[in-house]
Amino acid sequence: MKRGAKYFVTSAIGLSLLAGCAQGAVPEKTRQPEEKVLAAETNKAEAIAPHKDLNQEPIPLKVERAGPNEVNVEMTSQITDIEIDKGKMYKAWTFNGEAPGPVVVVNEGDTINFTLKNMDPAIPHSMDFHAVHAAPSKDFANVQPDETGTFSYPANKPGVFMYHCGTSPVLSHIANGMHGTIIVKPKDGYPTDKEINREYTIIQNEWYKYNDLDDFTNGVPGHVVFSTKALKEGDPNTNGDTFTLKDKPLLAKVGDKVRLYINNVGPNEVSSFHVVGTVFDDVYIDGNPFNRYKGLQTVMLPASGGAVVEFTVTRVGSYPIVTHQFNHVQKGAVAILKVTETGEDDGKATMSH
Ligand SMILES: [Cu+2]
Repeated sequence: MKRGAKYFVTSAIGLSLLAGCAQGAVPEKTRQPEEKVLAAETNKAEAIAPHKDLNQEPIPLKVERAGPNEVNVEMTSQITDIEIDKGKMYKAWTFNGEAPGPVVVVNEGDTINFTLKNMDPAIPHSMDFHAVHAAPSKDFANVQPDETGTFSYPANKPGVFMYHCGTSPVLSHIANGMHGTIIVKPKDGYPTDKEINREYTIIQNEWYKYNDLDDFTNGVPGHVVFSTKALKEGDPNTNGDTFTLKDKPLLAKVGDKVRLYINNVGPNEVSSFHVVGTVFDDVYIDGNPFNRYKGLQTVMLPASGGAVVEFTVTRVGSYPIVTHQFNHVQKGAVAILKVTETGEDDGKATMSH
């Protein structure tokens, strides 16, 4: 029975291909340019009506220590325009008006009292922190439009974790921009803490056709991008786009040991994380000090996966940070770490892949 069904499918595909040729489907190269423009335009999805004229200003993340092992975190869900490629705006579904959202940093053993203020007038949103132990149906529950929800849960494993909206269809909420990174600092630190001169976060995400669940599900990303999020006041803080971390590189001083907290928030693709011109001295998979590796060239990050990677920059120059899946580099996934004698930008041109 199964074999019969399989044979039928194969035959049907063969027939449709033949039919396409016989009935004169227009080959790509003979089409007029006007037809291509039309075809592209008909694929353009639009923002849902209540979002159309909405562009909510980014709101700073609120983190407030409530006790030695307790932290209050307040975030918003909101609709904010993000420039994902030069001149290309995306009406993103966001946390706090950023995509990815702001980095959240707590300590191992903290209880997080989390408040989500849903400023979206039309759609419920929610928060799924990969860093916590919780009952998803209750603790990651939807917060309705213009309402606020509060939840409490412990973060008792150290590491670099993804967070995302978990409202159905989850793929639409993540692919439209509702993702980010939470770092749970290990209570005894990392064994290499004292060696580190600089640290940054790097997050990888994908962008697809605007709010198009079919493209999110069956398509390939139009852009694969990196962003960095401020760990402290004054650090660079960017959205996931194709250009900012090329135009304004991250900086280091020759001889520095650099730590990157890295996270791949997907939604769909794997990251093969690599820094050109160096080999990682130390890697902590998922950011847990127990998962220590030495001498890796590339770190595989599954969708949602994180790591801490550390490396020493021995020469002045520009070091491209990439995913070694180079079709994704072609779609934007490069950031530049610029290494100078002083650690400040010397204004010299950088190279890119
Ligand atoms: Cu959402």
